[in-house]
Amino acid sequence: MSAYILNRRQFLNVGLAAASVSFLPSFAAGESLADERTAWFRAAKFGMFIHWGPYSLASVEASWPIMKPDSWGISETDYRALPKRFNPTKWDPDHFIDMARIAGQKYMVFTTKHHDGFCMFDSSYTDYKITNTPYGKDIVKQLSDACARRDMPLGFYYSPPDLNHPGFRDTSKLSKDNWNGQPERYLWSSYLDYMRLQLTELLTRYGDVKVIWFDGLYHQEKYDGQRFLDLIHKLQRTTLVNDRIGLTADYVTPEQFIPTSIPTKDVHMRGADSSIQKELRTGVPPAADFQLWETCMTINQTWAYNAHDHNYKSASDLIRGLVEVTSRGGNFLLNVGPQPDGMIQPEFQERLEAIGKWIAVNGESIYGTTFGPIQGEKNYRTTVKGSDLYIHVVEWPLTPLRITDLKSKVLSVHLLADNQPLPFKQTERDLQITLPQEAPDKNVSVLSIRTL
Ligand code: H79
Repeated sequence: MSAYILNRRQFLNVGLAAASVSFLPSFAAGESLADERTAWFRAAKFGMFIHWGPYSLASVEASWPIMKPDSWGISETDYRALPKRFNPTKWDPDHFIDMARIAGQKYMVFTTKHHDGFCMFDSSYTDYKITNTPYGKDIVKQLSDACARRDMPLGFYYSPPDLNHPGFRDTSKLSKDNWNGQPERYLWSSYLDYMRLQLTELLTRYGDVKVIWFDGLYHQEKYDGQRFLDLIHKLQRTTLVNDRIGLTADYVTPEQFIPTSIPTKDVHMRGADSSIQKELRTGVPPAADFQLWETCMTINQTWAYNAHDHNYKSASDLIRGLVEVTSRGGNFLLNVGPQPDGMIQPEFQERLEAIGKWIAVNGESIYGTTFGPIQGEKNYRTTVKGSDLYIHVVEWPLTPLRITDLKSKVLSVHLLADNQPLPFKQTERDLQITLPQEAPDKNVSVLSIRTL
């Protein structure tokens, strides 16, 4: 569990980076990254991750109780028996779409199959699936229909590790002994075929799939990822793919932490341990070096529903997280683990509502923006959209806010909180903005700066 303590500290990194202002790209820097396939994703910024399966019945983490059994108090046999009781009678995909809309989340990623191998869709190639539970209906189908009806972009989390498939591992052993898979056995190719068939189901039966979110854990080369990337693109040309099947593909996925500076293409953040290989560069990289990325994070400390985990991040932490991520050009994929009855627990709902309230006022500084031209400042973060620069003030200063090295001519400054223009003075050296004494927003107050 110590990984989480470290990650939480990294998460709260507001203001720790050394002040550094490197060269200023033109405000249109983001535009040169333009790529039709990723445009919606880059604009969306904020998504809802959903980790759901029969594991939610036991208030344990998804899949890990059978991989690392010591700390969860459930045996593999009992874990395996959970589907027999899975019957989420209150499940309503519209409730999730409503909550995502309230929070300001612009896309969803849903666990179609986690490492345990249980399928939340009606796959023709296994019996270990949602249609063989008391609930009996295809939850992925219900969700994808609702998302299509309501224009909510939907992506599928699909775990390459599959502890239930006899081609993946010798299933006569306990999962804890071979959960990394056994690619050395002749049966391995039957597992890759199973993946091919299931990905084909997911990409042909459920409408538009905006993302395939692989979660390949360790030794990802064993999946022969290029084969699946080709398959996905053959079936749906525009589907984005993350970086956890041994290839960077479209974007990298720091898990449970926010990189402290802007990710570039020479730095890898793939893999289950979310390690950053190589130091991140500080400052602002040339647009062509920018690496598209998405931080995924839990609201408490478990991906799955866990009634015992009360270690919730505050709404303010989460808003600041969204600001941190956006200021470095990334997306924030915030997780909910639905209850076994299919509802989102009230503690999560409250936080999603609070984020949504902040976004209702400040959303224009988030959506459609890219990393700002000033990085590493203590008091504020920046994002940019066309000729508009946004200053997210995380520590409200007592003196006028001083911004140095801003090369564009400032036309106006106003607070998004009240749309009132603020007095400012621009010289060759700096821009000084006179702020009200009190921060208008206790979370993060945002200034919009219109430039020539
Ligand atoms: O699906 C979620 C996790 O199950 C999966 N990726 C996200 C999106 C994941 N794969 N690897 N890891 C997370 C990192 C491994 C963390 C661990 Fe642990 C530390 C495994 C065992 C100790 C977290 C804490 C899981 C169990 C306890």
